[in-house]
Amino acid sequence: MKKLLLALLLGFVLALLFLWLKPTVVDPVAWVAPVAPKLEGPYAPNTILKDAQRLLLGVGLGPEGVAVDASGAIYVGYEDGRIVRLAPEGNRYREVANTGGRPLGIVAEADGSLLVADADRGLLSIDPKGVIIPLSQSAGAVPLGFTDDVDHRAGDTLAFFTDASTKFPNPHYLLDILEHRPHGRVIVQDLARQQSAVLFEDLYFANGIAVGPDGAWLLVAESGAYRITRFWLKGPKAGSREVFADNLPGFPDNLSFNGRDRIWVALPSVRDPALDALSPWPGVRRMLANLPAPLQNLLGFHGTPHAFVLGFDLDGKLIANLQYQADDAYAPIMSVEEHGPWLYFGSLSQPSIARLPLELAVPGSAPPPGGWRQTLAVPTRGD
Ligand SMILES: [Ca+2]
Ligand SMILES: [Ca+2]
Repeated sequence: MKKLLLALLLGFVLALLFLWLKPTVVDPVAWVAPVAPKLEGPYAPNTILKDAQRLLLGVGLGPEGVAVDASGAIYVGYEDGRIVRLAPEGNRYREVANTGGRPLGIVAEADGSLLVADADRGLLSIDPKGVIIPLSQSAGAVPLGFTDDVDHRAGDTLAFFTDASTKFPNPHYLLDILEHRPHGRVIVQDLARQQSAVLFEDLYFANGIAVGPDGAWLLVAESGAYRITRFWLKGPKAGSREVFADNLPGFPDNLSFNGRDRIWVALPSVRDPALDALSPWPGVRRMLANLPAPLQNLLGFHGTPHAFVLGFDLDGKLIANLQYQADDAYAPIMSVEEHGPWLYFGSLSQPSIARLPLELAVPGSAPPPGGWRQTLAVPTRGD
């Protein structure tokens, strides 16, 4: 018995030594994570997202980004590179293109084309016939590392997109989070001249992006810093940045602006107390970075699935707290888009998208058309 214990102890010490000495490109820095807000008060648990209705079920895996065009057709990108269009009635779908990469953020343009932030292939345009036109693969002489989300106001020549990390490509977001150095950038794309330029850098995993009213500012979710940062593009504050929402109760992913008065933020995962506690201990985080991927993933999403979405007004005041934690929750939610009487949701791992009547999230909103519950989750293939 004593020998067994000694052997176990020796094995443990050797494993630690191995994790400590093994070379790695991950170079964590010490910081102090703010004390996470408790899930109470403004963030109190609720079951509003229990009513999320599945759509586009069984067509593909991981529809992270969701875009809705003026007609109500929905576009998603899957982990196998396909982009799929769901007809406005929700009963038919067709494949638009396959990027050969990992499409994440999508914008449905007024002319029927799509703008796609593809983690592996950079910024792409897809014309109405499905032809893929690469728009950007580098900015400021640095290759795009992890193109994550894109936004574009109809009529503008400029589109804006995020390069989440110039150091850690998809799917190694966790390594970027463990390192906690600001490798994220906001890139501006001149669609007329086909030029890319770095607009802002030094961001902690630059994830979702949303352009605000009149293009006066844009918001970026810095997942690694649990915050949303506002970047001014026009007016007296142009070129400056400020905190829009800080010390969030989870990792913010995609952001969207509803075109009038609201910002929606998806939180795929709540804060991890262990990760926060390790913020001043870069050496330990470096050892974690050396763990095999399956063990590392224990640090990521775990526990009972937790659907979590927040809504803010344009001053950063919390106006909606939507949650549902249960085995049948549509979670993790990576993106939220408001369109008409709906909120649409996307996820990195679900086999469907989901939607919720807006009136359940924002009381007093217009209700959806009657009979919506009868829409089939599984659509048929065809135009
Ligand atoms: Ca994202
Ligand atoms: Ca967005």
